[in-house]
Amino acid sequence: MPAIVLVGAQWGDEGKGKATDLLGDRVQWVVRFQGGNNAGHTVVLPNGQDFALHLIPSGILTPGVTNVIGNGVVVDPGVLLDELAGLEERGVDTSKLLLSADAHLIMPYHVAIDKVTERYLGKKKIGTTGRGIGPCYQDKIARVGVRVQDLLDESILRQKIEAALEFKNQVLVKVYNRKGLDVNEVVDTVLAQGEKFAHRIADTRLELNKALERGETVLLEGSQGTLLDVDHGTYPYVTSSNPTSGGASAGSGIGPGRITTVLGILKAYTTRVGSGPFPTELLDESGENLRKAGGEFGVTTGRSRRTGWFDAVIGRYAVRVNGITDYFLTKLDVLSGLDTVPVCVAYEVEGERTEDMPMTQTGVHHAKPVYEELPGWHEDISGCRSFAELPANAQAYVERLEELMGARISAIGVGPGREQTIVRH
Ligand code: 2SA
Ligand code: GDP
Ligand code: MG
Repeated sequence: MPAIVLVGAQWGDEGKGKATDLLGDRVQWVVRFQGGNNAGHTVVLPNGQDFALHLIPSGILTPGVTNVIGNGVVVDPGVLLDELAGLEERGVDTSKLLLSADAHLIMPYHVAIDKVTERYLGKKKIGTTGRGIGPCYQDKIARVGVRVQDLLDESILRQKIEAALEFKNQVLVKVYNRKGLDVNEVVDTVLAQGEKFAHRIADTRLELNKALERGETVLLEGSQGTLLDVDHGTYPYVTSSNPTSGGASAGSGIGPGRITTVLGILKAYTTRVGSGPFPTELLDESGENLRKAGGEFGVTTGRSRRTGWFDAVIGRYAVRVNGITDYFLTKLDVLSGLDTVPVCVAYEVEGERTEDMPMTQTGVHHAKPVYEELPGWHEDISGCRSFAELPANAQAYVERLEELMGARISAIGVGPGREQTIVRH
């Protein structure tokens, strides 16, 4: 029975939270498979209440859905408790949230090292969210990480934190001239936090596979986006996990053969938050207008997002890398009011035209967008509920993007609300 993967096609913030929420009543399980509380997923419920989720899957807002923080996620225990408390205060039932015993824990030293490293990088900084994501994944790969299951055995937890701090404190104190952390303080804090969510710790890969065997549907909710993928993104300006569809299997324990649909979430223009190349970036007034019209500010850090025109090279790339079967095009309403809408159809790199993502990072840095000007529309489309209701030029814009990317656009967002969606297929 099916598993559906939902991935961001660009640099994140495409509207994945809304898409997950929309699919909520068709699935029994929603799983986060990578990243941590660097994510900011916004969901606006039909009653107008809006929620910003960082670590907990967006399916938590759909009654009846079981939510899973998978093995591929990095979990800050304090953030988990705060997010749970915030949801509960607002009347959300959080009883159906499971946490993989194999997920790695973000420790206070990860957060400290993330922040201090960025400061020392100066102009060369990645522009991380400062949540300790990269340092935690570093420890996972170096096989010195602390996992959720370690909370169940105090002596193992203490041994691991002691060993980690022996080295991390040297880095913090000797390299970065910061205060070191006290082993007992860290262990006591983490143990006390762990006690509060111990009942949620589970063998989630077993639970998910059993659910699939029973015929239930599982939605794997990606965070960040394709170009922030540590393998397929604009390295080194990426996050430290695999937000692409391949990461969904590894980060949940569901075999790739179970995945029947890969849904790409794609904004009608492009945004990026943090450093790194961005070929269609607009540094003029039109960029500022897009930022204002689209409300483009980080959901986790509040940072201004960089903005630019739609880039079909990226759209095509994301189809290939993820095996996208269908696209959900979001924020089409934000483009209303323009006489013409430029769309990047190819790049020029060192005087040569290419329709594909350049092989090297230098190529991406040097890529100049080749634009096609499409006629715009002035009507407010936020009330449209069918494709036929859209102005002819908006319809033509969507159809041209499909042609350029070689993938169908099955749903279109015309506003942040759940109902502000046009379903075509
Ligand atoms: P990190 O913290 O190590 O993952 O940062 C590495 C890069 O990944 C980017 N990144 C993101 N980009 C877009 N949205 C994200 N979530 C928040 C949001 C971001 C925010 O929904 O708005 O509030 O600033 C996200 N998370 C990580 C990050 O900007 C770095 O470029
Ligand atoms: P995510 O990280 O991919 O879940 O996206 P974010 O929540 O960071 O950013 C997307 C923003 O766009 C949120 O404020 C959403 O409420 C909003 N949004 C989603 N879809 C649409 C849409 O079709 N139109 C408009 N105007 N806003 C949308
Ligand atoms: Mg976001």
